[in-house]
Amino acid sequence: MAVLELPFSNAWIASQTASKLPANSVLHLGIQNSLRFWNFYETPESVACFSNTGGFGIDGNMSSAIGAALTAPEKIIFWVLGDLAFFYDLNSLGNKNVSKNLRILLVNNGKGT
Ligand SMILES: Cc1ncc(C[n+]2csc(CCOP(=O)(O)OP(=O)(O)O)c2C)c(N)n1
Ligand SMILES: [Mg+2]
Repeated sequence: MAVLELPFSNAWIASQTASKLPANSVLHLGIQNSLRFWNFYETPESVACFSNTGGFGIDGNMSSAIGAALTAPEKIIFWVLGDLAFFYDLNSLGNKNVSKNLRILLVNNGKGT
């Protein structure tokens, strides 16, 4: 059955947001829904896109985000990740060196899919 209109979901957020990311920003995607659905939509050409799939884990995503933001203070870093990936690495946000150029887009679907 075809889905004619996307429900509010990671897929819908990607469809509405990917093309609107600011020029020269950086997009990092968490695994599962984030990587899967954002892959369907085009970002502006100057936006660099990454996904840390080493081990395909959910346990180091926030730490990677914080590190990526620290290494590129002149860029805005968008980090899209699911609730489980976020909560698995939540304590990393207690680091006093979290920089102001990091934008976290936490997509809470209430489960790990
Ligand atoms: C350390 C670790 N434990 C378990 C898994 C198995 N796993 C892969 S994706 C996933 C759920 C991801 O859920 P979430 O981050 O909320 O993303 P979404 O629901 O959007 O897919 C799990 C448990 C894993 N990859 N790494
Ligand atoms: Mg989830």
